[in-house]
Amino acid sequence: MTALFVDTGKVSVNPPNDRQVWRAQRATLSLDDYVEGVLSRDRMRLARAISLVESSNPDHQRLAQELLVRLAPHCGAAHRIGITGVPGVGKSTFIESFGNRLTEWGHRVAVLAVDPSSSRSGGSILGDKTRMETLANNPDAYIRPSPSSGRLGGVTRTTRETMMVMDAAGYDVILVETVGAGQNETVVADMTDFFLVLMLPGAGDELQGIKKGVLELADLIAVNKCEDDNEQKAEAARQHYANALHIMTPASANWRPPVLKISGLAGLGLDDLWERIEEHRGLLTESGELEATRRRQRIKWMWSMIEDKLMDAMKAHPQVKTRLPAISAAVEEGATTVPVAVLELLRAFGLSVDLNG
Ligand SMILES: Nc1nc2c(ncn2[C@@H]2O[C@H](COP(=O)(O)OP(=O)(O)O)[C@@H](O)[C@H]2O)c(=O)[nH]1
Ligand SMILES: [Mg+2]
Repeated sequence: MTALFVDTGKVSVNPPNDRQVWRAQRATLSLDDYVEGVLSRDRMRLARAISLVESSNPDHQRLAQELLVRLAPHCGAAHRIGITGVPGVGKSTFIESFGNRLTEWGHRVAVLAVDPSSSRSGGSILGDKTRMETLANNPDAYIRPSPSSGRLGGVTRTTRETMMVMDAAGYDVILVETVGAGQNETVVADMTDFFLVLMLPGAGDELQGIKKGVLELADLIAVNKCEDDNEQKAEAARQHYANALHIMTPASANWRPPVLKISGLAGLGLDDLWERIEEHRGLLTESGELEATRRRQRIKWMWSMIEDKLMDAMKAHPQVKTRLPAISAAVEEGATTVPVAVLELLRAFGLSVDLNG
């Protein structure tokens, strides 16, 4: 039953009955309805606001952009934490127990998952819903599963906008789960304030398929599944990663990423972990680095959106569509060079460019 409500974003302590859900889903909401719904943390309208933001329908998009303009003044208080690690490291289990702990400490927690390849991992998302059942029923938490499909750019566009909605709704901690699959981590690190990498105990399996580049992104490495009977392996892993980090140049002059031992399942080390996250936030706020990073992230967001929009516009352009088959064929056969083909397509798109620029 809970899973059903998580699925559509309508998590509720007292789930509305089907008829109420149906009626609320059908009712047309005005911009003011959305704004009020989000600001008052009304779950039904909050869920619909996020659906609006995720929608690719042009009318929805227009309304969504107006909504974000209205919400923007209410944003900025949330601390956004990215969480990565190989499948099975225990991300979802950790988020469930950490999220519940944070609400006990008076925080409001929003959770979302970024998985650009969710068709591949449809099964694990189903697993996550049951894994986060108590958090899903926590009135101070809000779980939003990732949009079901889309290319990397599309999914991340909505992720940032979804975080804005959650931020405006007063969720002061936003946890973003991403599958450690190489490229996702950089994308998520670019939209969060703190990047947490979960690792398995047992240093023998080296970096567990986690690339060195990912360790460089880490603000903290937590060796997970460190229950008592795991102590030796856990400590070996902790030392291994501490050494690995030691020989790296830290990304920030104000912060040396610590390595902690935790257990999401047993709830061990979570208070220490949160202390470090708060310490990080304090130091980076004081030094101005947090704000500088957020400024840089907004500019990156702008350029990545420009790329998306330009690509969409170019692919949809009538002249480009007309010329594309012949030019593609010529490129495949080697009858024309790629630079010449690109030039022709850009000109068909209406740009006055030459081969040098
Ligand atoms: N022993 C132990 N097992 C855990 C812990 N956290 C998760 N697990 C188990 O590891 C498996 C994968 O967990 P899950 O949270 O789905 O990992 P995810 O794929 O990273 O989201 C499940 O069987 C969990 O019960 C932990 O702290 N200790
Ligand atoms: Mg998971």
